[in-house]
Amino acid sequence: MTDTLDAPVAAPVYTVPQERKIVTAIPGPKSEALHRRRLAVVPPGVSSALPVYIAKANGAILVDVDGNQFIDLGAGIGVTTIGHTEAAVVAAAAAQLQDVTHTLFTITPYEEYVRVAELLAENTPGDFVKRTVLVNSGAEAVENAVKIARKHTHRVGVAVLEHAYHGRTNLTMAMNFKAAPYSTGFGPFAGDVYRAPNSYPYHDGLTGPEAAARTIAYLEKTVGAEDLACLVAEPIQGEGGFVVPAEGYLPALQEWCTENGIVFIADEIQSGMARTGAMFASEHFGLVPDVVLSAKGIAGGLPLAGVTGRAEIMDSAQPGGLGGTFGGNPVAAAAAVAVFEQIEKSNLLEEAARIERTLTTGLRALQQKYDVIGEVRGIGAMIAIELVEPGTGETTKAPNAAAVNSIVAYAAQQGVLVLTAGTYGNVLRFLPSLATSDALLEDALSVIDEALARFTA
Ligand code: PLZ
Repeated sequence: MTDTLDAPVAAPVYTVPQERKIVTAIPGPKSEALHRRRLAVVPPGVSSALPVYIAKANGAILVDVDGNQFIDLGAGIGVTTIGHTEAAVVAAAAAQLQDVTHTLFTITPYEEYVRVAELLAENTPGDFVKRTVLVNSGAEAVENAVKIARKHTHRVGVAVLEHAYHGRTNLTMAMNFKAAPYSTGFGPFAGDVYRAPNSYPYHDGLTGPEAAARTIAYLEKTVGAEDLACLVAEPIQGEGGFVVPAEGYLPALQEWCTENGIVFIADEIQSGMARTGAMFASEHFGLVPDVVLSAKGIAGGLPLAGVTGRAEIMDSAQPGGLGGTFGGNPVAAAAAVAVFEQIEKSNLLEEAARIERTLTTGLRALQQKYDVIGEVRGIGAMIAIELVEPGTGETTKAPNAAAVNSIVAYAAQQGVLVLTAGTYGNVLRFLPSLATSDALLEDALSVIDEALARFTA
């Protein structure tokens, strides 16, 4: 096959038929047997939303050990953005496994780490010199960004927003909005973390500048700008329920940060890497953060995360001050290089825009039918519905977690995996891989329709 610029994008070849198929009860007998083994050796602190044990995954489909096939609208919480077991990513990782699997970059380095840093410099917002440190997980990226911001500013305060989620390590637990289940009983927590009101248009009705003025006034009153090292914000909040801030909110915060020497850290761990139809969601808001965090979708399912920022900030850390045994592992880094290539080759930004059109059209039609759907929101393949008590949509907007739980449970029985979100558990979020066809999305929407009909009957 010749690979010219004019050549049409080749249709992906799937090793699993892209369709849902339920052949046993959910969970099936083999999953149940595995679950019994698991309960004997894995603590309940590690729970599973849907205990069907997965034997194979490809494209947008998960196949469990009993042969059931699920349409995966969660992509492992936004990780397999490129599709499960995407051929080019698998090939790049497999080739790398043969060559070198580990040296430790801080002992003897290798090219793949450098290539990922180059790609992040090119693909993150902002036309300035950038540097990247690679680590293993999203939480570790947040931790490193805060370390660097503190070193750079010689200040300690960390500002975060209501409804934020940043991870499960000690510092990031303190940065999360929600205590249960993430931090209940796990203290003492890190200090110097200040949580300010966010922009949540469905609930606060504020314009971006109004919401920004509220956030800034709050921080100036409760901490003072001169004591803040950084402001960490998700451009679109993930676990918080795909909260899209009002127009102008994020740039106003960035301006205030710049004026006051505060490092603006965009946590794009869930919203980044093509998911929203832009490489990073910041682009939708005209936001140019000082530091951008990526993880999840960056390596097609392998563990990798990056902290990419202005050189003058990133260079503040002393030699030897940053690192970690597995950070920027060669296999994960090789996979990430392939992910960047495939996003371009397969026009995945356009696929995200297609998914937004299909999902929002379908969900808005459902909103007309069911008054428990208070709002349809999101960008690209990051779309959510917020469920409210019937009749409260225009008034109290009271959260309706029961509706969400009922939909999720029914959908799972029908072979559709869909995830919850939101501080009150009343948001249903759709974050499919960008390989999910319209046919699969329409099929999944018909299941959500049935689920809503049953719940509201
Ligand atoms: N920042 C914005 O979404 C991870 C949590 C899964 P890690 N979100 C999924 C769970 O229940 O543990 C996340 C995120 C944002 C940071 C993180 C943390 O990333 O790779 O899970 O550490």
